[in-house]
Amino acid sequence: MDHAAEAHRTDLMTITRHVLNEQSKHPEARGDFTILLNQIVLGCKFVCSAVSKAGLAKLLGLAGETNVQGEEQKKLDVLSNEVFVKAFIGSGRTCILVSEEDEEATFVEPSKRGRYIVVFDPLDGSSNIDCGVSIGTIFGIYTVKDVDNPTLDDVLCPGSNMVAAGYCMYGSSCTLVLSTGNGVNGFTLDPSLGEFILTHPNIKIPKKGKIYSVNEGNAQNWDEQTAKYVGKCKFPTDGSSPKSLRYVGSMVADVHRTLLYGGIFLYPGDKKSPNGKLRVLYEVFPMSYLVEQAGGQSFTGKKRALDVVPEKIHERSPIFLGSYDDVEEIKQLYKAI
Ligand code: FBP
Repeated sequence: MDHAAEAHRTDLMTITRHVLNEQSKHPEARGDFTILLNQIVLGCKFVCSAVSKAGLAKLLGLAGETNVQGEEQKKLDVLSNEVFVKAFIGSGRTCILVSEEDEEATFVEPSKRGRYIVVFDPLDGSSNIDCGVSIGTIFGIYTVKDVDNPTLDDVLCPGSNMVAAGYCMYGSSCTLVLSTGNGVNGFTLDPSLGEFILTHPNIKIPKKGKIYSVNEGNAQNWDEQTAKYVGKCKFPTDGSSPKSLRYVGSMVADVHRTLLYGGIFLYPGDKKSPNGKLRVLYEVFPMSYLVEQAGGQSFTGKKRALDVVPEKIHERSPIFLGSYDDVEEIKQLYKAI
């Protein structure tokens, strides 16, 4: 690293400056999205700090509550949810919030309401929190039809209606990946500045990858297509090399690697969980939006993931996402049935 050049690095493309540049392409824009995004960034910085000092600050372990998914909430789950809910309402730019940690959607009171809807998983990868493995925050953003009369119909709609999506990964570095419908960009938190700086401009997922990512512990319950596809990854019959298995068990970390290196991440449905595990609104949709914006595909086993119309806010769906050619292979297997 050329520290001298680094120290004189003065043209800082922060995430706010990047979004302001994007905004300038939309003369009708009033800056509401930038204000909302700044609150998302604030929440991510807070959670990043809390996660990095969790062991010291006694923030590891259980909060003693159970969430709507029937999962025991971690202290950091509860803390992250609180920070984001307050940040979103505090922005004055939101009207409906859907969080993995809250059973019901939050309807913001009229005096503090704005036109954006945020669906989010405040801390994804809970099973990895206490062992310090990468975890993250996932979010998707919609606009409401009538800000004076927001309804659940405004959020129980196709993922393709989203106007933006992203995640923030709390790992060896803190990386925020964002799309506002015009490609995907990655920003790394510079702790010395407290700013997210553009480090991964215009992310394009490789057309085909060498990695598959799935919890093989569920293999006995897989359907024929998933079993056949994973079998082909391990024992290819076309003379190509076997794919490598990589599985962190945090969707943010597994999808981040897939976006950068290519390959496929799958959480299929199976005999035990026909709809898989991952939630449509705040896991499947935002990640599918990013993967498509980066040139990949996202499929449920039946259709394009972003075409799903959820009936409930915590609905689950099988998901196969990643490099275009890899997902195309599994689509052909499901088409053949
Ligand atoms: P939460 O931790 O937010 O509930 O997310 C679910 C999740 O942890 C994903 O991040 C991950 O991809 C998946 O579950 C791992 O599930 P499993 O342990 O069954 O492989």
